[in-house]
Amino acid sequence: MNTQVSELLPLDDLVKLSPQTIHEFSEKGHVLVKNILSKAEIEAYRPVIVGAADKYNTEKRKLEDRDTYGKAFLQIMNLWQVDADVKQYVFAKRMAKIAADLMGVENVRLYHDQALFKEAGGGPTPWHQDQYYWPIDTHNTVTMWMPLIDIDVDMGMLTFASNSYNNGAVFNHEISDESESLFDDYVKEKGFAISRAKTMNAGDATFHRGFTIHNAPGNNSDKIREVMTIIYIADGARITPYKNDWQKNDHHKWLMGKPIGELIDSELNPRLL
Ligand SMILES: O=C(O)CCC(=O)C(=O)O
Repeated sequence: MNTQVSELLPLDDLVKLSPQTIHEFSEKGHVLVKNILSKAEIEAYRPVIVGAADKYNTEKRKLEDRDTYGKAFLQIMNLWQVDADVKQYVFAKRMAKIAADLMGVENVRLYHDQALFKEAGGGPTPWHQDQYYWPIDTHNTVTMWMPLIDIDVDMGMLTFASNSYNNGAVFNHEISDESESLFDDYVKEKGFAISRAKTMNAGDATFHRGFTIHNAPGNNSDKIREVMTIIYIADGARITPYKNDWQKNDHHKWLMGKPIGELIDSELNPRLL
């Protein structure tokens, strides 16, 4: 395990969100928050996260040998468990408090983290809803998506269907070509506005609700789109019976298989504030 943690500055001082930011999130189900990490902080944390993602990445196939989901990104999960420096980033109060303020709650729990690195030439991320995968009894969940380098639309910018979170899980389909096509029709039929930033700087982040419909174009640049994500759940949420096999898998993987109906409070799901 990496033991360099003492050299990294903690990210525990808080930022105050404007009422407009909180309002935008509650209306649209997503919002961009700029400058969460300073340049110096990104310079310190980027090598830590990229190093851990490289070390623990198990995807060795060539892009052309993978399916649509496999082409979309390298996905390396719960790095906080294997790297003490990444843990300091994932457990940071600064990002956790933003998530809590957007959800309007006192405290949040960690669901899991994941590095999502879209390789140069990597394919699009199909339309989907994150919470389709989660056996959780609240809609008050949020994913933070933070680029570790400056990115623009050509590198696979996260893209949202605004106001699309109200109807819970819309389809019984995991992220795939099928979800892309079904959600594409649905988003058009409902007339949701499509929203994506033109550029994001390293250390900016978007936050989206668990049921907000979102996708991302492919990475047409020659650089890896390095993104780190953290999923937060409002404290007090409970585990629900599975609606699909993915939820069964998540129950064991991220909630330590605690009995259905119980509070989400396992060792993998600490309170962060
Ligand atoms: O990074 C991407 O391309 C997709 C990310 C995503 O779907 C998420 O973080 O919920």
